[in-house]
Amino acid sequence: MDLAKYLTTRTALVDRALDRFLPRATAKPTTIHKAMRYSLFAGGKRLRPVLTLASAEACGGKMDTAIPAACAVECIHTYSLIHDDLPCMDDDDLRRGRPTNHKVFGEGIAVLAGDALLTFAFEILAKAKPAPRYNIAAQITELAHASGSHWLVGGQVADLEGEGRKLSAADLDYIHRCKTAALLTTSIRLGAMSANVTPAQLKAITTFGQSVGLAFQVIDDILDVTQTSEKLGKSAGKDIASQKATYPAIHGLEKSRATARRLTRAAHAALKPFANKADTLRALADHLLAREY
Ligand code: GRG
Repeated sequence: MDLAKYLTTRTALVDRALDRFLPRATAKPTTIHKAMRYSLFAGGKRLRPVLTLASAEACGGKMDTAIPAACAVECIHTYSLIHDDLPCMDDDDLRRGRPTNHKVFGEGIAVLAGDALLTFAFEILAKAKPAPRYNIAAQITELAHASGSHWLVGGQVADLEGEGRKLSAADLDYIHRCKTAALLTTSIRLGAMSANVTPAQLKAITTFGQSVGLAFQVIDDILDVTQTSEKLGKSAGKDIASQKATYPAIHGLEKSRATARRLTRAAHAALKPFANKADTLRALADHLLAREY
């Protein structure tokens, strides 16, 4: 399959839908809508929404039915990046190759732009078509749980509390699973739920998501050490500078690369029940493993 073409068409689909869903930049109060759009349309890779769409396709679903969930996960992801970049969190100046939201709009508006994207995600998902096995309440609960104190927010708490402390490999795994793998897994699960998958298929695709999600963060840790800020569009080398616990710091580069390959193999194995319908998901898992930014 032509993955580059797939990524281009699906990203364009997501971009158009996000543009339709989001309030216009001219809607009052304009500052907040400009700030939301600034980060949402800053050139993110759209991996989570593309995974939602590919998962829906693997499960025999339709693009139109999966697109609200795809847009909702991208709004949550973008909110988390805006808040993570704030001075009270990671204090970063560069994101998606541009000055961070608070650098352009100020801290107050950046907090509110994140808040507004977080709440907007649920407004978008509430407009999705219910599936016979998964009504809208079930889909909203799925997204709320992954974004809340058990997972995304919980991972950020563990990360903040881990600053300046020596973390074990198990602590780091916990942070990565919460901060990164959970939202990626939910992106994939929501695509499958929109396609009305059976519980057994949902279990299999969840295993795929957990493996690919952790592999994604291991690669992210590796790229922070091996790539430049220009290539990544965010500040590279920050993890070492802040003596942050990362996969390469704890396990070394080669062992980290081997772990990412092992997790990707596990992701492939989980897709067995979907046969060739999951070829795009397989190609995406390989693409995430080989990515350079
Ligand atoms: C503030 C609640 C809250 C959570 C923040 C997302 C996050 C948790 C922190 C950001 C920093 C970080 C290491 C996140 C892990 C996930 C990750 C690698 C995000 C970057 O995802 P990409 O590469 O980004 O898909 P783009 O910009 O391409 O969408």
